Amino acid sequence: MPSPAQTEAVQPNPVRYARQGRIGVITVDYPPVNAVGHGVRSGLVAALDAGLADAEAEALLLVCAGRTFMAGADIREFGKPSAPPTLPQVIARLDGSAKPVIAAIHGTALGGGLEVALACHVHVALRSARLGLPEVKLGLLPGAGGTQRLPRLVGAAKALDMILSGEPVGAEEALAIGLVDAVEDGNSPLEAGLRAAERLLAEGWTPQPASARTGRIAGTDPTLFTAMRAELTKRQPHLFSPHRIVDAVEAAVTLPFAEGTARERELFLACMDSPQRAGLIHAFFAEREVAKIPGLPAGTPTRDIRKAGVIGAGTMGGGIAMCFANAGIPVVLVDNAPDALDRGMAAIRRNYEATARKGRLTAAQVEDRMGLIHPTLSYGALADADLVVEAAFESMEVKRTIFRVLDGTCKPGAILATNTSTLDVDAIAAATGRPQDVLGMHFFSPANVMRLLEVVRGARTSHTVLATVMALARRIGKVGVTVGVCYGFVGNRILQQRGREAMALVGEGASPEQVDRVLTGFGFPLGHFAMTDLAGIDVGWRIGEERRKAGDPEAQTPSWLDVLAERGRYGQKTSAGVYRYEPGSRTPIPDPEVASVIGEDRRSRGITPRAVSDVEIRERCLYAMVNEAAKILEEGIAARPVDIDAIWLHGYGFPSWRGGLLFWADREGLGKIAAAVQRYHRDIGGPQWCPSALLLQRAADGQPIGC
Ligand code: T1G
Repeated sequence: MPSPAQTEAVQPNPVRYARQGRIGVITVDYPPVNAVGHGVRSGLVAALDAGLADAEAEALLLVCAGRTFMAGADIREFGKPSAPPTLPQVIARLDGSAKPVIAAIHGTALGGGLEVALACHVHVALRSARLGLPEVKLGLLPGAGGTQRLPRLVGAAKALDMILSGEPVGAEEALAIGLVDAVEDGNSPLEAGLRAAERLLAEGWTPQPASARTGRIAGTDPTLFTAMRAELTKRQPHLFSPHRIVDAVEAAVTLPFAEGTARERELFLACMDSPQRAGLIHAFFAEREVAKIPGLPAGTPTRDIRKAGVIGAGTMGGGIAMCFANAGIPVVLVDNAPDALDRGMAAIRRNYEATARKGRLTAAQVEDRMGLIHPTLSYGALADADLVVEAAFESMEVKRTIFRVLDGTCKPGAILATNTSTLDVDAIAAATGRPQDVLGMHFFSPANVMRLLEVVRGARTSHTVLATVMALARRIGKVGVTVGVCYGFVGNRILQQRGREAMALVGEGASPEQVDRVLTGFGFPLGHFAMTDLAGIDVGWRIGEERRKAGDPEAQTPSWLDVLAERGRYGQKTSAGVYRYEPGSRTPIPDPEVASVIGEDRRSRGITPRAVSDVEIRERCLYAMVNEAAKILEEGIAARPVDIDAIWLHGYGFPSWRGGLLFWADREGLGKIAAAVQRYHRDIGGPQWCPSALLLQRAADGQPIGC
């Protein structure tokens, strides 16, 4: 990624000034999102000075070129010295302008971009615009007056809600809450802004900066802040910046503007120094970096995907079909059993209606999306599909049979993808005469919710097919990550190591709830066993049974988890698994029956349970993951560390404020990890503890393994 200095060296001045009639127009033009970097900050000051010096300019209008108003400070500058003028200095100049300044907003005015607008005296938004302060998602808080001006416009409660959620509001809502003064139709911020400026001048309007307004914060109930602190402590115990946000908004209510602004600056710098800011910003860029595939030529042509198909109307198939319908892509859902098809369609409708009940879809949108999904028993309906995803039973024989049929049914150039989570994509591709059009699209359950999509590149998958599916991933709202072919690809292969250690630790004396408590204490939303209950114990049990029946030498002997499955304890779906669940609740409750099953399992293996420390649990679960990730990099199954980080962030809930598995490993200390891996290899043995050569080398060289 070019540094700001590099990009500025080649960029013309990103801010220009020109007068239209009696309105001085300041235009920011810094693609792709008008990020407020040093060049934009300097340009804004110069343009403002030009407007103030222009005797014929009675008012000033600030607009942006391109697709959006300023979308925030330039994140690429964070962690580097900030060259003056700083954004707060620019903001103060706008706020104190002798001439009224109107901001005309389009696209997404976010973060420092919205703060620039709030420092202007009038805020006009196009009807399609969205406005927000998402800094909390980067481990920060609005550091250029947002925590002080927003409460003065919309009140402290709404300001807290917006800043703590980081979610933008639409123009209509912004008007209703007092964030903007007018909403304009059309798609030209310049025309909307000029209309508003002329209207204000004609009305003899005098500017009142947001900084001078007190009506919306007078009389704020101080218990608002104590209540919010208590909620944050309960809901987001790990995060640093939310509590600082409450402090900053409280300062807006209790201190004069200048002192409140100084307090905001202190709190912003404290967040900027937090390791959570580094982690969250790494996670932000990781999600975007993985879309750029090393070795895939820029401009690789892609195929149009106008119609999709899904084989299998089960949980995964139905969720995948919803992904296409949600993106407006017609999709044929094929199953070979009428009742399975009926169940699948009913489940899809239930999902959409549940979303509608939460107000996130209208009834009409539910019907529109249902109308895009066409259930059928006939493969013939796939003849003109541009892409088909197979989501059938996890059996190589079943999948190869399906791909042979698809190969004979689908048009030339149709892309054939398998949703397998473990099987060899190349072996499946070999069942067709078009291996160059075959690859894996590994969705994560529930497929219509989880953002991760592992795009499994076969040995013969063409560049065009890979580029097409990676572009499709973004179109259906997924974070597509390209991976190579191996058992479990990347995500599940690493998960298998954590699972192996979690099971071993319980076998040696830890309880499932102790293991889970260590993992949720690290920041995972769910512990390993709570996640197993969510996914369903029966899933692994059936795969294991299949392998045992087939006489697979790799098949594990039945574990205490298998014993639970044999008793019908599948997890949340049966209100009992590793934990038990009260009706309608997802809260895991330890169950003495499980403890006795584990005790019996230990006795049958001749194990005398021992006390296991939390430190050992943390090391064995997390370091086994790092060691496996290093091996995955060595083998080229993942091209870069950032791919592995993105997979675990978006597929398994790795805490984003830690940046990602390998980003975190570098901060945990590779030397410490490597020493522990070697120690566990000596004391425990097993392939999972065989140290990765890459890990040992990077640790020995004092080099990072992440990026
Ligand atoms: N700084 C630098 N680059 C940015 C950027 C930013 N703020 N936002 C986006 N980009 C890059 C992105 O990396 C990608 O680059 C390209 O623009 C297109 O982005 C003081 C401190 C605006 C909704 O958090 O939410 O202001 O990959 O692929 O899907 O209080 O980008 O092409 O090389 O995401 O259309 C607060 C973050 C900053 C907004 C557009 N602002 N950006 O989404 O495109 S902190 C944010 C977004 C702050 C102040 C504080 C989205 C978007 P490349 P994209 P998109």
